[in-house]
Amino acid sequence: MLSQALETQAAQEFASDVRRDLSKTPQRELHSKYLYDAVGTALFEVITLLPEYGLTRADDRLIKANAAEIVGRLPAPPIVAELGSGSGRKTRWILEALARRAYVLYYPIDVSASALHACRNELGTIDSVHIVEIEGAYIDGLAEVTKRRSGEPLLVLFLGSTIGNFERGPAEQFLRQIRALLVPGDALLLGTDLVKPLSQILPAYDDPIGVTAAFNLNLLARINRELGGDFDPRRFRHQARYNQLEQRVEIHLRSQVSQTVRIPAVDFEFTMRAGETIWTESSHKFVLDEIPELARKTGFLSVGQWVDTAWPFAENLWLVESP
Ligand code: AVJ
Repeated sequence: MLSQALETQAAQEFASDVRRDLSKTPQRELHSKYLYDAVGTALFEVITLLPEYGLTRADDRLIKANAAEIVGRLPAPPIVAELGSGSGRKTRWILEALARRAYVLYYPIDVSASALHACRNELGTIDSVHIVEIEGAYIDGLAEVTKRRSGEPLLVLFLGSTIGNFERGPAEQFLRQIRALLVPGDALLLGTDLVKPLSQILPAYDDPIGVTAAFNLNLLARINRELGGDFDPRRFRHQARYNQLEQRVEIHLRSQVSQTVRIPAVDFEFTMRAGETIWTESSHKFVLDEIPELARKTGFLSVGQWVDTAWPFAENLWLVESP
């Protein structure tokens, strides 16, 4: 459980990040991790059900179809840690495949207590799987897991192309931080969304019934709820752009009019021009061949890639080699 002090610290961090990022020039920003409060998490779950958003179904299909082969490539039965437990749905296939061989200890790591609850509801009844929730940030949580283990290898799951939220440099840095906590015999299963035609990618991030728009606009409503802001979400429009050079989707909130916004909790007031945007998220896409290269650069060896062709997506199994 999060202590009162930590909750206050999280609230303060949210407040100061919002103030800093909304002040950036020429492009105002808000960090994508703040999209996932209780409302945002629920809206993201709806996004995963949309016919236009094939990413989660591709991830699930790939793991379901290949779980036995994936765990068969591991040197020995591991304990499992998952970064961002999400709903836990696709993790089931991995845990069931492992539990056929041995008793499994599973550590879901998430900053959100509600995500951890959902995860226990989804996975708590699998025979021979013991769940130990870790409430915290990814790297802190993973450090906690590695501190607790005694000799058995560790399989780290980072699914759903969450890695796509990082800029390329920070993504490498993050993967190196994971690698630094691992030892030879450990493994990482990384889900990556692949480059695909614009006709497939744009509707996934700008769906016709506006769920993604609501997911994005909720961040303004969250600032109103938690920091007493006076954003009028009706005077903003959701926008999804594809940046060819950076190989990523960029999600923005576009001010429809010239307007002044006040956020009293951080003693902050600013004016947006009509047409000016706040950049709220990036979703990087990968080409298949750059992923083994990314493994090498960050201290891993790519030992397998499984690809969905209906919705181009890849599961990548990386090992930490013995020296
Ligand atoms: C959860 C980061 C994988 O980038 O596709 C979906 C988030 N944002 N629709 C993605 C998201 C808008 C999603 N990830």
